[in-house]
Amino acid sequence: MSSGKMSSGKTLVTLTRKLPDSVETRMRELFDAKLNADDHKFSQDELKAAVAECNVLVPTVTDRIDAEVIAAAGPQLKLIASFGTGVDHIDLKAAREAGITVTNTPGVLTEDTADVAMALILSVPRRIAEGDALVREGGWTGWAPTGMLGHRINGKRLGIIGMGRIGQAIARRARGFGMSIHYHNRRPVHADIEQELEATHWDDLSQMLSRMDIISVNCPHTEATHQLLSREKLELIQNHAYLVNTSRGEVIDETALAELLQQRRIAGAGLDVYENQPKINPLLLDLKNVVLLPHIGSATIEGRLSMGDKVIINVQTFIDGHTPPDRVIEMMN
Ligand code: 8YV
Repeated sequence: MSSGKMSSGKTLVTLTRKLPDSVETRMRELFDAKLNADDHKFSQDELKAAVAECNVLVPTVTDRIDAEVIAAAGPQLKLIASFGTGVDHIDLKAAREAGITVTNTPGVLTEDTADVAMALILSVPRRIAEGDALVREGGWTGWAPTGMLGHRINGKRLGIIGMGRIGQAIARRARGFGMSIHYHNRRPVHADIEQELEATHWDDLSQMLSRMDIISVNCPHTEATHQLLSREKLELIQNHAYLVNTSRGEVIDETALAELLQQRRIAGAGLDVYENQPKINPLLLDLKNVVLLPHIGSATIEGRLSMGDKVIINVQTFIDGHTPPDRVIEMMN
């Protein structure tokens, strides 16, 4: 079932996390919205209880909507309208088999996430966070010709893994900083985009990895991309190169990355996401050549409001009996 008119009366919509006030207020006007006032993370049991009673669940990346949770859903659950773009926290196959539609919020966090990726691309080679820490700790003794030397951005090769909306938005920014654009994607992007970005497509990820100065991970986390950057692949990266990840931690073997960074076999990394977040490999915490962010890629007020709008539009369209605009189609790979 792709869409379905729900019975009369307000639809019970359960939000698993606190959303911005204006989004929640609008949801209360339109739906029988059940809020999570203290913003605690739902346990698996709480998720099961929620899907047993609500018509629509609005989860976020912090919820694990696995087959067990889907199995606990009552027949009244028709829609999972996720607040976010990535859908790797939802078992799409189980949802499809249970006749539950899934939607997400693509497009509205592209520019914000690209900004954070670009910030990391600049921060790591230019040692921005390290410099800030030095000044605050009182360790700065004054300017020196050889002090805090990093590496130039201009003229470097950027290898983007996953050339979707966010990958392309990063490429546009990086061009402004004088970088040349390379990418690995399931298929080449449209020739017009390739031309605009003067981008080089690499069929073979290994070939690209071994030639880039900075690598940015921007593919979604799917079965096909799980640990795509395995130890073997990470070992292909040049010693002077940097790695940035604003996608999902699970795309990289984090233990291998931490070890290679410690051994300086990769020069540095900028990470916004982690394999077992919010837990972070302790090795990474001690490394100066790493910038660690708390998954803030899309964390702007404007972005969160737009994400909320998208969720509301998806839910309302579905209630009205139409296919919601951001219906997620399960990828068969
Ligand atoms: C969101 C994200 O904040 O949308 C995504 O895929 O990674 C984040 O930027 C998060 O998913 C909200 O659920």
